[in-house]
Amino acid sequence: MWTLTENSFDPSSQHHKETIFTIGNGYLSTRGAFEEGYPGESRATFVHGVFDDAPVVFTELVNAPDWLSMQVLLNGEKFSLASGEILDYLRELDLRTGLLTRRVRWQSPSGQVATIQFERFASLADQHLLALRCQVWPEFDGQIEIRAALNGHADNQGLAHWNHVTQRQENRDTVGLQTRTRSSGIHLALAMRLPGTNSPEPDYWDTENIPTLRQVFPAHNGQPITLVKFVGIATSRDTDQPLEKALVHAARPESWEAALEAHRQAWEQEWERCEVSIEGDEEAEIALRFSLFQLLIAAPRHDKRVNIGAKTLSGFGYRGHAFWDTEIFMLPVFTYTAPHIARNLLDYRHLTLPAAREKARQAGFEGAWFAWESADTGEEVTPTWVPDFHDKKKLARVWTGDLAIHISADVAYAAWQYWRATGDDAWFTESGAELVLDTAKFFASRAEWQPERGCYAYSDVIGPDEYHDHNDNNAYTNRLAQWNIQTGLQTLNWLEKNQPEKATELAGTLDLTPERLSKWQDVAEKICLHIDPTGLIEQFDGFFALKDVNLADYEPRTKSMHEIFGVEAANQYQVLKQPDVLMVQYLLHDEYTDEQIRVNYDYYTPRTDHTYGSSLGPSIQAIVACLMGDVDEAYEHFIRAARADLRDVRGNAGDGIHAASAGGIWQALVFGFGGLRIHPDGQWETHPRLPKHWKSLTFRFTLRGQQHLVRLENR
Ligand code: IFM
Repeated sequence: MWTLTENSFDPSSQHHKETIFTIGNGYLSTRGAFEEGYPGESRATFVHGVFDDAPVVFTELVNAPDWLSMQVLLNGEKFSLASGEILDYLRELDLRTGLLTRRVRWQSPSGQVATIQFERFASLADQHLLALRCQVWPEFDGQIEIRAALNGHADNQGLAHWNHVTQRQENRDTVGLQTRTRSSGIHLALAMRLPGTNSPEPDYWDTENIPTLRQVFPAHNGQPITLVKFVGIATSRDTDQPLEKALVHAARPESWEAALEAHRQAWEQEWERCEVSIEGDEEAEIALRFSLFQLLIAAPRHDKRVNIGAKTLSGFGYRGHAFWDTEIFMLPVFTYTAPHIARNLLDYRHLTLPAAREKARQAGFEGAWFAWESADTGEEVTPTWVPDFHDKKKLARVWTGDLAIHISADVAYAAWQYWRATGDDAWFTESGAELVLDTAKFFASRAEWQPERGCYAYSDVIGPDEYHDHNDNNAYTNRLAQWNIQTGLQTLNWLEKNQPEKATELAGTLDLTPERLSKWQDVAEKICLHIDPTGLIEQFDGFFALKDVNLADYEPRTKSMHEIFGVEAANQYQVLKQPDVLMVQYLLHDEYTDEQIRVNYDYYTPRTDHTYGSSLGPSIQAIVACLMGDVDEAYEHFIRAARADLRDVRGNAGDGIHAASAGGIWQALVFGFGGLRIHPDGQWETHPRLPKHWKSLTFRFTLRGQQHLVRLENR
């Protein structure tokens, strides 16, 4: 299954549908809003790296001027789904090609009937090119008028970020618009061309900030008319002359067919690298391909200065900010299917090291502490306050920007995993080693010696389970910090042996003196880890003393336990927003025995808010369930993750794609059900645990430059 289909239009789910019908090409994405508009829509196009200041929340990805705008008038009556009658409706997103098609048979209020079809794509062959085709089959004689525009009046849910700079008609069929963000001063230009029209000369309407070309066609019953709109797009992040560049790209395609064919071929190559199929489960298969599609359209291919936000480029949620979601959930997908993309994302972290160092320094530590929420510069942009979910008039304090230190280890982990999977020594020498070493330096300096316990502690942190803040010795944080320091020492060893000049250089710039390194050794050996003789790990100091909870007592429910208890009270219970101990056991699972994982799995699983807690949780829970051989339970968690966006199970898909969940689904498939294990020497094997109703699972991955196709069958 490759096609996402909508057979009728329901205005109450329009925001959800706008999200899932998002198209993009790694440079930008456009939500699935209608060309002609609809009341209450959440229309948006987001371009990577185009951030602007916003009150309270520091900076946000800016909703770009609208390239889609197109009005169709049938004998003077404006086509709109908010009026007249919808006689037939079909919207389809072909995931194989990224082509979005909507076909509506519509009757105007005065009774004119026509079938109107819009097709659009964001070219994967030319990231500065967008294309839209409108075809109308009239069931009347008269006139069809089409107004195609570029609309500079875009805002971020009421907040205006753009100042108009200039607009002009370039020639008969082409117009351009340039605008500039108010605070960050980024220029963005759009150029629109309506090619090959043999209808009369289009009118140019020079409306300020909405340059429009108007085309009038004679209508004959049953005879279709077609209008193609090519839009070139560029920003001052790409060039000093964005409008000129946008004009060049708009002028390039010879025809709709030629542009679409180039785009199709580019997609074919993408899918070739990350082929997945599941025989016997259409829902799971489409969800997987949908997740991959969403990640691929958000993935920067030509820009190392950007990261992927927690909601990709598909919605206003989290304002385009990137989290650990990238490194732990999305990056493995790229590392094993599109390493060049993984490298770009890791380079973003390398480029933002100065901001991470400054964050650590300001907090009184050494090394690199990455921002919990990161935008263009890598400075911390987590909002300190957000509206309280109990009472939107009140504010609730957000602590992650102050307390979540595990992000630095997450970055180091992803860098290491990329290196191990690709064997890209040049990159590791140049950038990866510094990421690992400077984060190790941070963790060594952040650790506090606790003489009474004889171990190094990380106090006052927040781990992946964000229902508990201000805790000491969070299991995930401490274990990954330990891993980070150990891996830092290993990195230095490797550099000394293989790249001695780089080792000397980094030892100098990062001040890696023998005293410092012996402190690293000491911290790594003596980090506080609470593991009882059965292998049970306490999530943080005092977790087991918190009130226990039987989540079944709260069923049926439609809210998270955080909302039910309130922020303060949730802190007092043994209820998890997402797996924490299990998460680290997944990441470092070679270091735990099955019994050790089992005891934690049995303890924490019933205490986790799987349905309404974090969307990051279910896929990890599914993988750990697979490791435990609980395939039915794994499938339950997996399908919950798979439905997060397609069925809007949490009711917030309108804010954008749950990108971490999308990455987690792929990991659940490959590392969970497929049981792919990759050994340090580059050898690999599978331990398949397929759900009973799957006939087979096929996936392709890349290891050390070589592609492998795996087909697993249920017998
Ligand atoms: O990074 C996550 C976090 O783990 C849980 N809350 C949402 C964030 C963004 O997805």
